[in-house]
Amino acid sequence: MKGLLNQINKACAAKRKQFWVLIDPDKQEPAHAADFAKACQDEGVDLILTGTSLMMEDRFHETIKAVKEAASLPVYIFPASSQQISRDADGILFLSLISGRNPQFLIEEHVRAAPLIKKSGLDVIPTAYMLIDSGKVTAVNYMSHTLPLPRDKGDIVAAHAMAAELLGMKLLYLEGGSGAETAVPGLLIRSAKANAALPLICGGGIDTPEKAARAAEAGADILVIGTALEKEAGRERIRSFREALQC
Ligand code: 1GP
Repeated sequence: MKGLLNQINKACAAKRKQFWVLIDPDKQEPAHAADFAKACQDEGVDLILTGTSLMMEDRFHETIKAVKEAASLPVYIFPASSQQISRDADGILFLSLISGRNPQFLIEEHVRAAPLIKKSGLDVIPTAYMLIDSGKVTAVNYMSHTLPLPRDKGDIVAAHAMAAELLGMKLLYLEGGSGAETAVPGLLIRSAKANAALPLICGGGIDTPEKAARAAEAGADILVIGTALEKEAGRERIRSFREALQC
């Protein structure tokens, strides 16, 4: 699938909030991921992201294949490293960890991945990725060797968002970290949104429909839910997040 960015921009123009679900291949068997993806499709999820901090299990490709066979939703890779590339997906968020100062995640992994990605035919979306302090060290903080942005410093987030736009990034992603105790604060969502004309993704620690609605009201265009639906993957639970975003 190509053209996701056009779809995102159209949805933003129509003020329709988008609901993405993260499937972590380490956290569930491919067959379970496939059933879950089908339920997501039926309940109005817009897209499946897939990726994992570590790859403890050898089932990244198998999971993407199983999800693609079960559902017609777009599947985009949310990579933690250059190892996470699969031509079975539709596309990839080409993340640069702009909140950090570790060259490995600013450019090195990208150089390693680029030749494979160019051959893969994947839809590639350059995405500025910012980690926000969530009160404890998350897997992505630890694994990336970077400091998260402080929760109360809107101006720092603003300057990063401006830099991302000027560098030609196409999406901004504010990340609290998977399973974060506290979601990204509204102050930072508002600050990012006000300072860059880019679609804004927000995820990490959004574990209730109310928190999803609050993030959307603050200005997030796309909400990513992972852990909350790993813990309780029933259709009603998926629907409750979709309904909270019908604003
Ligand atoms: C993590 O933003 C995603 O990268 C989802 O986070 O697992 O906390 O929902 P959760």
